[in-house]
Amino acid sequence: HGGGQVGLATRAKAKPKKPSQFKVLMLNDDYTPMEFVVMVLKRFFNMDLEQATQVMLHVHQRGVGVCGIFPYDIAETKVNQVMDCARANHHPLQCTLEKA
Ligand code: NFA
Repeated sequence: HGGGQVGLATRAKAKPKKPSQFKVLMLNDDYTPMEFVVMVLKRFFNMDLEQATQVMLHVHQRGVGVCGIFPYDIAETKVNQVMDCARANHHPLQCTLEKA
């Protein structure tokens, strides 16, 4: 057996899993300014002003909206970035993950 590993065991163990996708959800609240939400969507989700305004208004009117769908590690990073930015600016804006 070459390669330093046992062939069958390696083959069984190395079976790659599809990276599961996660929605990043934004939640409405009564206090975070609309302009701040638009800024966050532009900065962390690379939206233009029109997209960011549409998503912000959707969240404002419906209570929750999808900012994007990403592999787990990226989705978690985006949630942390949004939450850190909101906290630093004393806004109650909330963001969460949900399996897509
Ligand atoms: N509802 C907030 C307001 O009226 C705006 C908002 C939109 C907050 C989306 C959070 C998410 N100022």
